[in-house]
Amino acid sequence: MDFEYKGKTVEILEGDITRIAADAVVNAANEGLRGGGGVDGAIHRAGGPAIMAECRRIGRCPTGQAVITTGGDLPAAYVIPTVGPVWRGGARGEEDLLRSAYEKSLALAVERGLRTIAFPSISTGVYGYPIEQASRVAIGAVLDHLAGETSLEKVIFVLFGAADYAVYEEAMRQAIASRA
Ligand code: AR6
Repeated sequence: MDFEYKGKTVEILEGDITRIAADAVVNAANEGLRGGGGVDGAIHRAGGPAIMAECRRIGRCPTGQAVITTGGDLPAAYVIPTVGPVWRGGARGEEDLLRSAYEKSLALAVERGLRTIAFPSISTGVYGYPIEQASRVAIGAVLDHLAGETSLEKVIFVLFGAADYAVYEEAMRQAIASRA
């Protein structure tokens, strides 16, 4: 479903992020950029070895930061690996780190003048961040970004499964209503 905000579009979509033809797709990576399961595994499988080759050259990405690589064989031109926090109960700076992961990813996209970017639900898989809370952080960071000066015209949240999709759609409705 598409939502309009400040003249830009936020799309909430159920699907596989490796199939999205945005200018950049964000990867939920680990600090060692070593690849892994979940969306990280899917992106490296679909995108081919060029992405991992660049990750090796870059080396590391601290939690809350982001880097940028080729999109390899993906329909997206770039991959933006970012590292969300591991959930440890919520009092260890998780919210600030998750917000930072979104902000740094958006900033890298703007540095390249990109117009469209797609995010998975960072940290809500293996890293255990409760999705209701994570969805509010993710959407808040994106809407705050879109309210400022940006090259981005469209941000897509790609959710894996109907339950996750419903959580993000509801969080998006509430965020738009509370900002109206
Ligand atoms: N497209 C979109 N979303 C997906 C896809 C896909 N193809 N596959 C899974 N998801 P996770 P994290 C969803 O575990 O919690 C990796 O091993 C998934 O359902 O991928 O940030 C890394 O290497 C979930 O909602 O990322 C790190 O070590 C969301 O993506 C660690 O996991 C994120 O789940 C990062 O953990």
